[in-house]
Amino acid sequence: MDERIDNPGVSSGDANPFSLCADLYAPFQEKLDDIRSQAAELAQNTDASLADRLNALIRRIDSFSPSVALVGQVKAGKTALANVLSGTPGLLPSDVNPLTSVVTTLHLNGRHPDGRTRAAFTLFDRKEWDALTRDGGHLGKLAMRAGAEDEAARLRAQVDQMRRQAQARFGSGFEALLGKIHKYSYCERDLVERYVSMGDPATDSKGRRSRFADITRSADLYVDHPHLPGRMSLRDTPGVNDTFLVREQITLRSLARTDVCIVVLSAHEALSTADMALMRMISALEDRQVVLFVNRIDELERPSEQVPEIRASILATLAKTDGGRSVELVFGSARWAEIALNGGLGQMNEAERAALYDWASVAGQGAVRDASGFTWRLSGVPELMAAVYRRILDRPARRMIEGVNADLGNILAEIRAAQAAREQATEEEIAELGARLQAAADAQRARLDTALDRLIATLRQRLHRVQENYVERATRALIDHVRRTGRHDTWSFGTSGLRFVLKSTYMRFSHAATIEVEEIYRETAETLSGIWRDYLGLAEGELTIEPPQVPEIPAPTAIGQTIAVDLGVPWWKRWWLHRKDEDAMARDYADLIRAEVATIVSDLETVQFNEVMIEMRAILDDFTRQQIATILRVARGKTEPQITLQPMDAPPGSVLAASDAKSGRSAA
Ligand SMILES: Nc1nc2c(ncn2[C@@H]2O[C@H](COP(=O)(O)OP(=O)(O)OP(=O)(O)O)[C@@H](O)[C@H]2O)c(=O)[nH]1
Ligand SMILES: [Mg+2]
Repeated sequence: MDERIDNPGVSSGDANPFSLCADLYAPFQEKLDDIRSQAAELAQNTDASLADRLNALIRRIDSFSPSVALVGQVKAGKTALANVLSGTPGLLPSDVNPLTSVVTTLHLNGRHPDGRTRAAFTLFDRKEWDALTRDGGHLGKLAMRAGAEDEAARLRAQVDQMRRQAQARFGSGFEALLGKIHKYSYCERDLVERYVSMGDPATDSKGRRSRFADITRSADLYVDHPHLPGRMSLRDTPGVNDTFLVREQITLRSLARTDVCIVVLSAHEALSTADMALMRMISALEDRQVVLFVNRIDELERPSEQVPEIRASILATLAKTDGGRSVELVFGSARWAEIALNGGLGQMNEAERAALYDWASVAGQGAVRDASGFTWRLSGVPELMAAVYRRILDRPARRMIEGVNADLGNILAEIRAAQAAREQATEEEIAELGARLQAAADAQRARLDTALDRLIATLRQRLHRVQENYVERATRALIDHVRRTGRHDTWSFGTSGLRFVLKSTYMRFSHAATIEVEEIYRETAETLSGIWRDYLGLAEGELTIEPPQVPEIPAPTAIGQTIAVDLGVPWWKRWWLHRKDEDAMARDYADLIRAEVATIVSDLETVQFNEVMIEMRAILDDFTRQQIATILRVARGKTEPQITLQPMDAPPGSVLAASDAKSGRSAA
């Protein structure tokens, strides 16, 4: 088959369809491999405690697995795309009926910690199950707060039915199931289907199809993907707009620590302003995390003409609702990608071919037809993966290199110090050194605590100011509206401005917080280095400890959650009729909005930022504990590595070099 290779993709049956991203990834991987082999070589030539640290470093390198999530409209093709990207066509159920109900993570080239498990399904525990099914789910609670009693009752009934069905299905075993993790040593479609898709139970003769889906919270599948460079955690999520918003929060939380988010849209209903839930979700993420994939262009009659129109309309919607952000757009078709992976154009009918060729006429593939590489490239999947990998390289991969370089640097510092160490310290000297180090560590920890307390207080104050401004504006607008048009007219007040300000407030804050914590970590490392140098009689520059990495502050995805103010006109009908006069209306409305916005604000403060603060403290504690132990071990003279190092100013790039200026020892 004649194939042009100017744009790599599938070129023949046995070529790597993911070569484009493999090429992009190669320089990073080489760098990582290089650090890894240096660590492995060092580990062979050193004592047990250093070997432990080096092996931990190697494990860190080996388990690097950037996380990529698929989110989007119901039926946009998220699951179909997950199957294609993971090279496991058909593993995840994606056909007309089954609807994904569970956050599913495909650990591509990843291993479960126990080494054997290939599929693990986590069921809701009692508390989560109750929270999900009480009062008609999240949406039911919103309806109640908005005063839409009919709606609330309807939702309550539906969720009640769902709960009763699940309980009836499992009978007396129901309670015992909650909170369990089911593990399997294999991973097959039938198994996955029983846990992740909410199909119509009547369609399955064995009655097994959706057995656990309603009580499953998450699925973890371990899949080999020989074509993919390295590991990746690919996450398929339930469609936004799910009926009860039951899982909205679960999806949002799972996105907070995602490195890259692929937002999947369907070409024939691309982003209309009606997709508010999706817009809210996107607005919570950072530009650098997002790629928009407009799927199903195979269903367009003339993609060459329609795609530019769709692009313009999406950009217009983004500009209107979200301050004109620059998000990368890729057009394509999971179906074409499937066909390409399964052997090519033969499976297409005339109409399908016509759409493909039409798209090829503008997508620059006009000259070559009838090769699977042709369809694969036109599917947009190689381009999408390249966009994803560029984002991985830009952030998580860069952090990974920085992190392991710092780790390796600290291990080298230990070796260097051991070589410079005085023969043997007395117990008193060691005790005194330990006390000095511990006092320095305690002082830095106290400093961190003070800084974090002040930071969280500032965040709280700023978010509350945003909240109160919004309440005031919304209430004033309501009263103006009532005066102008009379109170029986319906009313709504947009929330995208609110989200925009909440997000920018949070982002500004998290930037400042990161810098401040970085400074404390840096000073901690410097102080400990200083004490150590002092003890060993080394000059500045001869021995340096690298600070630990500040954890990334997760994207404020709580901003994406639906609140009563977002809900449309019918919800508010009742509310109007109940209010006697303008004052009562203004007061009640302000209370309602305040309470709704408070759910977002408190999630940002108490869940999102609190989690990071805990992590920030733990990282500093681990770091000081480990460094103090290292320094004292060296002082006791228990490390005797027979390794030669470069002078201190060399980057920790090449470790095993000719001679060490300081000690003059030679390599083992
Ligand atoms: N023609 C066409 N159909 C597609 C494409 N991608 C997905 N589909 C079909 O669209 C339907 C929905 O696809 P899914 O992958 O289940 O969509 P989803 O976004 O995961 O849906 P939910 O999980 O229910 O939100 C299935 O019948 C797919 O076969 C595509 O690119 N072209
Ligand atoms: Mg799905």
